[in-house]
Amino acid sequence: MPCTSQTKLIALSLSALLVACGSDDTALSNNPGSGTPVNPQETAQCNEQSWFAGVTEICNGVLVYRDYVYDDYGADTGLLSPSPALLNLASRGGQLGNPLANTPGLLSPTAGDSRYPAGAESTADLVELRISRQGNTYTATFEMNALYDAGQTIAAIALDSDNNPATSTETLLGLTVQGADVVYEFNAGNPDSNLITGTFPAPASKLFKIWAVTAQNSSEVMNVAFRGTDEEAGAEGTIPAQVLPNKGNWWEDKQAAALGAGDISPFLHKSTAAN
Ligand SMILES: [Ca+2]
Ligand SMILES: [Ca+2]
Ligand SMILES: [Ca+2]
Repeated sequence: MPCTSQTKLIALSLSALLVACGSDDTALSNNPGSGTPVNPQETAQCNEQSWFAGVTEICNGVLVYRDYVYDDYGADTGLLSPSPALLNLASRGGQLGNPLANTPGLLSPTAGDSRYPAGAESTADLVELRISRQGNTYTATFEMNALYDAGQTIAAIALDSDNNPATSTETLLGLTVQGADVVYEFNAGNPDSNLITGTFPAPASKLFKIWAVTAQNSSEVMNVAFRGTDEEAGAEGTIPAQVLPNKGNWWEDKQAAALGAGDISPFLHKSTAAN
């Protein structure tokens, strides 16, 4: 049965969309059309107002990673939570109803157990990370949920710059990143735009791995990038899941476990640089 006109139109539109989004272009590069540097905020193909959290894509040569939002609760500390220094189970009563609680609400527990000082809430909640290339320099632009003061958040990147797990000398703000051999930290934030921007030299290897985290200015990591689309929120309103200390409702169970173990090696992006 031949296609109808409407079906053809939809098919053509989808093809055009795939071309426009550069779905076949998987390399970090200068503007593929002109060879000129790309402003990471001008990659119109990737300026969606909604997205599927955890997705990484390449748009016009720019790596665009979109994170989960309000998932910035740091490490799971197990049954014993130092803040407050009580059984974690007792701390899950909800801030409004229980003065000892450190969870957002009775029915909205978090897996991670870290919180911000007053006035810094959500300032290490990564929303989006863009990495663009200008010649042999890369620019990393972290968009934060909130930023009130220029220096209150640390955004950091680790690279396995030779794509070799055996050459590894670096930790990322104290966290294990297997194979990473160079780390860059940025804290020059712009409270007007909520952006933290920094640059780093292109790795020697065309193929390299990237990790990225955002932390309070105490260096405590609250949010980890490149967690993919299969993050978990295991507190599902049933017992015992709703009261287990390592499960929450905020899509950060895996992040909290990794930060609790001090090893975020699995949360990486394998990147290819164009010539
Ligand atoms: Ca916990
Ligand atoms: Ca986030
Ligand atoms: Ca290495």
